[in-house]
Amino acid sequence: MSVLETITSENAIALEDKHGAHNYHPLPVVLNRGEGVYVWDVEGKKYYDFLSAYSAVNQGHCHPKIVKAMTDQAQTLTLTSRAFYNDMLGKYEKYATETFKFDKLLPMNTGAEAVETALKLCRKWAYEKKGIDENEAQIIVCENNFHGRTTTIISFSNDPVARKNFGPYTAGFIKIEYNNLKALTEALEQNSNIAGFLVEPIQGEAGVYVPSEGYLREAKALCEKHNVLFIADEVQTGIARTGKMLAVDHENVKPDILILGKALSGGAYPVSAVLADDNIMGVIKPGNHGSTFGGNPIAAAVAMAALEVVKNEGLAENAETLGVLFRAELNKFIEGCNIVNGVRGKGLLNAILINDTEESSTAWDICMALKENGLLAKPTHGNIIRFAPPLVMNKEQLLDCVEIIITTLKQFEK
Ligand code: IF1
Repeated sequence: MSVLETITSENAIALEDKHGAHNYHPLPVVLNRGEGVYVWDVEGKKYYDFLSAYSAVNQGHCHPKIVKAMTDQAQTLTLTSRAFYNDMLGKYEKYATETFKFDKLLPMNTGAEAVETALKLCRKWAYEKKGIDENEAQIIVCENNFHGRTTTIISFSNDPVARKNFGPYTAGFIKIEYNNLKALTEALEQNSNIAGFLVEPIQGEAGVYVPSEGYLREAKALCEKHNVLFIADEVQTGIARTGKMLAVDHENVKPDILILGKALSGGAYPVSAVLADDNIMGVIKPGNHGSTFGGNPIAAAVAMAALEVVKNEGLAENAETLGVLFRAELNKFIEGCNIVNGVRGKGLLNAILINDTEESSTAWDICMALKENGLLAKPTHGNIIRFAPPLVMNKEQLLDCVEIIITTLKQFEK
């Protein structure tokens, strides 16, 4: 079959169903084009994208500057491996470390790989700098975390669907309640082998759960007091999504280790990174860690362009302004309705809580109706719908989307 041949939605879905592993349950829409805040299905229907590939496409679909950087580089040099130098990586590392104010960057490809990298870095630092006995290091994580799909990462997940029958699990993790400083204090005081605290500034998969004001700042201070590394997983919350370049910027927290992915490339290419200062990153020596594709010239060119777009187009400021407007408009509707219990979020990472059980199909049915009405979103946890449009949206488009959402929700009033 030629890639240029047209295909119906039905056929595309049937092909995936027959030949692909069934590790997802997608909304039945088949997309073949994207531009800015819009995507089109193979029948030509246009939608607002309210998922942004789980916040990877913050800069909008097929951003011309990012596509140009990618195609120019693709015609010049794609991959050298790190056995040799390439002329793009250093430029990108300089640009990114200056942007995020860290000494060093370690380039990887996916979010999960970057989380794995951060965990390895944290452990090695603990043995070589903090003086924890070999194999004794513990890393504190939070309940209902989502950090990716590797064997080690699912070892400290508490989602049975993500972890059951994938054991034996990796040891060395202590789980505490999210947004609970007392639990963190106790965990830090009870065990002298703590190397790090891994945390999402807002829990995405948990349903866009925003911690109390001051939580991240206090948690960082507690980590400092106990000589424990504060590791921020900003794979989903980073790159302007929550109204600041990083979600930790809302509390002026500088993590010891910063993990980035997704929108670091604007969704054009898999690019992730771990950033830290020399006293930490210095423990990584040749041969300790790496990746065939990590730091390749296309990734470097794409990531630099993606970060430039965020800065040049003021996407953090736009996310902040539109987020406030979005929640205010939805709240006006929610006050007088019985189908939604609330809206929460920061910047343009938001979710509505559907007034029904986690087991009900209501949120799914609402997403199906939103699709019919020209807006794509996906439920999480059965009764929560995440709303995360590209950050290049304008006010008029956002108000148009609010109208689609409210009109659709009204169809489900009890
Ligand atoms: C899927 C959620 C979003 C992440 C954080 C690391 C990773 C992710 C904070 C791993 C990935 C994804 C992956 C996606 C679903 C998704 C997700 F619903 F699961 F929570 F975004 F909301 N840290 N998040 O959110 O990054 O290896 O995937 O590049 O389909 O599993 P990755």
